[in-house]
Amino acid sequence: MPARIVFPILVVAFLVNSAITQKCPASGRSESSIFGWMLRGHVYDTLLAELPFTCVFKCREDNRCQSFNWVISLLTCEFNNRTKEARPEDFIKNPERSYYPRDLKRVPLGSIQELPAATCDEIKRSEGQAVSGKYWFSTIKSGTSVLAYCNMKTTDIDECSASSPVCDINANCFNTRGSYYCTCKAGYTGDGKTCQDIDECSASSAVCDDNANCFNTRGSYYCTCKAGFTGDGRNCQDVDECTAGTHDCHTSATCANTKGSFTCSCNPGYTGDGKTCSIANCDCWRSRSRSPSSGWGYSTDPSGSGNVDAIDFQTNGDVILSGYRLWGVSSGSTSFQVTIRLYRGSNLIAEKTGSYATSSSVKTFEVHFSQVISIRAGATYTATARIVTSARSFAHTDGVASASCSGVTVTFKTSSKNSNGSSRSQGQIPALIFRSSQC
Ligand SMILES: [Ca+2]
Ligand SMILES: [Ca+2]
Ligand SMILES: [Ca+2]
Repeated sequence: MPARIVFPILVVAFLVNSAITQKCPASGRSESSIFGWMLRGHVYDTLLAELPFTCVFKCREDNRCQSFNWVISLLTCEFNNRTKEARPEDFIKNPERSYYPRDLKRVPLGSIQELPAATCDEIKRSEGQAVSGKYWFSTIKSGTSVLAYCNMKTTDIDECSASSPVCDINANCFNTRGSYYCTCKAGYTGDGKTCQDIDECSASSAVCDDNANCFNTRGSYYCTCKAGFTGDGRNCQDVDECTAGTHDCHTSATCANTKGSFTCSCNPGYTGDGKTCSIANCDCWRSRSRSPSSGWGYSTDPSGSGNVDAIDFQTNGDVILSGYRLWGVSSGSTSFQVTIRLYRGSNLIAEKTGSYATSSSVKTFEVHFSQVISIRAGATYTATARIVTSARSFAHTDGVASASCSGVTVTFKTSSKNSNGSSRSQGQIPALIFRSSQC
C-alpha cells in the first residue's frame, strides 16, 4: 500500500483509538487498542471497513464479540470471541494489525449460549474474577454449547450438572476434578456413555423359579409363577386345588392334587372324564343268551297272586343296585303297569311303581328305584316284579347260577316269593341293573 494512503489511515486509526479508550465499568480496567498486536485463532467473522470505528459499532451489536483485530493493509476487521486476557498465549505481535478490546457492554465469557467458554480457568482469566455457578461451555459436548456448574476455587466443571446429559440416561454420573466418569445403572450394561438393558431372562443362570415365567423389562425383570403355582416368582409352590376348592371336578368325582395341576376321576358308579361324570348303569344278566322266548302270561287283576316274578341273589362284594331290566311285550307295543321290589331277607327295603312303555322290537325295558341301594356282600336279597297287563311278554328260560358283574360275583337262586312260575332258570327279570364304572 502506498505510503500516502497508509499515513492518513494510521492517523485515523490513532484518533479512533483515542476516541474509544475509556473506562470499563464492569472490570474497572482501562481498555485501549494495541498497535502491532493481534489475537490469533479466535476469529468468528470479518468485515470490510474503511475505518476501525465501523468495527467498534459492529462489535457492540454482536454478543459474541469480545475484541477485534484491525488489519490495516486490508481495511478489514477480524472479530474475536475471546479477549487477550482469556487467551494470553494467542496474543502475539503482528505489524499489520492492531488489537481492539470491545469498548462497551462486553458479555462475560460463558454467560450466554452463543459465547461458551472452554474451561473455568478461561472464564477466570477473561473476567478477572468470577464466582462459582453455571456457565456455558463448548468443551463438554462436541458441537454444542451446554450449561454446567463451574467451581471457581478448584476450576473444575461439574460435567454431571450439564444441561445436556453427558452419560447415558440409564447411567450414574460421577464428577471428578478435571473430568468425570459414567457407570451404567443396575440392570444395564455398557461403558456409561451408552447403556443397554440386560436381558435377565436369557441369562444362563435362572433368575426365576423353575415353575415361573420370566419377563424382561428395561432395567429389570419380573417373575410370575405359572398356572397351578403360587409365590413371588422366585419361589413357587404347587397349589393344592383339591383342598383349596379351586378344582373343577364333578361333584361325583374325586380330586387328586398333582404338581402344577390336579386330576379328577369319577367315583365308582359313575363314568366320565372327572370334569363331567354321569351315572353308569351296568346290566348284570341272568339270561345266558340274553335272548327271550315268548309266552309269559299275567293276570289283569292288580291283586292277583299269579303276577309276581321273583329271584334271590347274593354278591361276594359290595355293589350298588339301581333297578331291574324286565322283558317287554312279546307282540306290538303297549304300556305295562309295573311294581318292583327289593327285599333283604324278609324285609322290604325298596319299591317302585309306574307305567312303562314297552315294544316287542326293543324287547326289554328298565325300571329304576327312586334312589340307588347299596348291596352288601353275603346278604340274601330278593328282587320281585309284579306286572299287570292282559298282554303276554317275553321271558327267558336260560338263567345262570352265577355271573360276574361290576367286579363281583352274583349268585342266583329260586325265590320262595315268586308266584308266577319263575325260578333260577326262567323268569321275567333278565337282568339286575348295577351302578358301576366297570360294566
Ligand atoms: Ca469435573
Ligand atoms: Ca432387563
Ligand atoms: Ca396342584
